[in-house]
Amino acid sequence: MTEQLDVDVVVIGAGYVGIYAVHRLRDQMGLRVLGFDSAGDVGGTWYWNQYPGARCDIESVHYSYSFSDELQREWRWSERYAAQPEILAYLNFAADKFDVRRSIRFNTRITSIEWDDAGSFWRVGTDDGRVTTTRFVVSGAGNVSLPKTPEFPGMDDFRGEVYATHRWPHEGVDLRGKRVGVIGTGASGIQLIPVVAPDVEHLTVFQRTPNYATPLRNRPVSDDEHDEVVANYRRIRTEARQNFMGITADPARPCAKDAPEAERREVFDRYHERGGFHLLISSYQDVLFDPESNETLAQYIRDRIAERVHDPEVARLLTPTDHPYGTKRVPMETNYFEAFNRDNVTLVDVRSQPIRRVTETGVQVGDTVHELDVIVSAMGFDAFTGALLDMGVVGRGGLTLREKWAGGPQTYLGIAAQGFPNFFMITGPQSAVALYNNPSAIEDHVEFASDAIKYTLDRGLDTIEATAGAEREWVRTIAEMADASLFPRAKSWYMGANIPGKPVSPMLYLGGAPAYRQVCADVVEGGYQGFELADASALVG
Ligand code: N01
Repeated sequence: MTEQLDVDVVVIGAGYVGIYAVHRLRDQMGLRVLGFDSAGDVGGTWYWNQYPGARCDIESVHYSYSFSDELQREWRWSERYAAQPEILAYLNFAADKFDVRRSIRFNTRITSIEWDDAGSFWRVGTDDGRVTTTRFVVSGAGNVSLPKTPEFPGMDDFRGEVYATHRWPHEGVDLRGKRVGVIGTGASGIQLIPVVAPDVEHLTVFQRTPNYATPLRNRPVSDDEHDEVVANYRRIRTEARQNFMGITADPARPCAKDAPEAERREVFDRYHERGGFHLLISSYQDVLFDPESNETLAQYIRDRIAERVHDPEVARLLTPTDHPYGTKRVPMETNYFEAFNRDNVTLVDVRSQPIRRVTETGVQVGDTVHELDVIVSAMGFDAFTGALLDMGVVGRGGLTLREKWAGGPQTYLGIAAQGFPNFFMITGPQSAVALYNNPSAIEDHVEFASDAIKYTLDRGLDTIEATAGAEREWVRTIAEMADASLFPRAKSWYMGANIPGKPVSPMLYLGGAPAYRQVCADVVEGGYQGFELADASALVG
């Protein structure tokens, strides 16, 4: 039956997911695999997001694959947190090493994915007019890949240049001597702003919500550090897998609000100094769950911001007060706050007065037009569900994924959805992804999906599908976890709240990486509990 189909598995995307999925399914499992990506080459998010300042904010040693000892030994990271060009070079290196390109069709966008009930296979349509039939689909379409559409009137009137961080021209953009406006101060804007500020004639930053940005503390990796990592990779990976976020970090203390003030200050200072996510994950366990504990850390960060910004009014505008720390994705920064001390940088508060329109010459806020030569949009993404829904997925009985998720995503483990057999969403909505180091989460998911495929095929069966009951239970677990946390208190992409009209609904598994891994291991141990396996004609249990 499978032999009559074009391939066994279609893999969507050629980023961290696609490269590993093609290698594992094709080379390790001997399946016929075809990948698709609308980009011209591998890299996924790191192919597109080539804006100045783009880099990872998980340590490079963790922001990498662990599945190949050889790859780990052969690659040397030059910085503690690698910049986009180095991450893209790494993904190209991995793609070459495992020779994945020959199984991927680039410059090809998926336009439809339709389940054939009678034959139990997927028909994958692409913008080159072709249709590929496949038994399984493994999607690495990306959680922050479909951009939010700018909603300002007059965008087409603007006579200057318009760029977006998520589609930065690969040949670069010369911003020297230009009046540049940046809309958005999430992780992307916060990385870009301090890097371009010294080059431009004037930078106008349009900020709606200030963020709890904390120092990244990037630095070069010495030869000794590199040798030490390579010699100890196995231990490092094991320790990381046991951490809430999938990185090596100190264990957090239980409760911030009950700690003596002097101890709390010492702990916050230590992890603020260490940089990256360590302040969030190594300080106190309850900061994402207890409002008072959260406030101790939130106030600490506000005080650090105030120390760095000269103008008190600008400092006030840059200080977050409307949401708890960590409930919007915490951006990591390098010289971000100092950028606002420059004479050529202006901060415009678009919370008190929203952007009214874009004119021929700039951006209008209230009655003031901020004159610009260049507009840079850093306005974020229709996260988690956007890219999946954009592909036109139609499951059993003609049910579209869009219809199924009209009230928010419903998944089992964040990987599968009832009514959509043999369709695996790698780090999909409601999985443990956004608070779990992405490459590790991706490896877990790709392994879960490929093992499930193998389990199905080894039994001579055709379909594996989440049951309605398991899905209901998972959605309830996700909602309970969200309700017990502070996450619903922010208008963030974690909750789908950043897109007008999108249902607000929790998108994250908040139990941490080890708990999530255990849940998945138990599912496998129980013979794919919560899934139904069937042959093409009848359910067999
Ligand atoms: O997007 P965002 P991002 N008027 O949604 C503003 C990953 N990432 O691209 O907060 C005015 O965080 C919006 O304002 P508000 C990472 O997971 C990682 O920066 O909605 N402003 C916000 O300031 C990250 O979380 C890295 O009030 C408007 C900004 O645009 C995710 O990608 C680097 C607006 C959007 O911020 C997304 O980050 C970069 C409007 N109408 C990205 N609409 C690493 O470090 C939106 N905004 C690895």
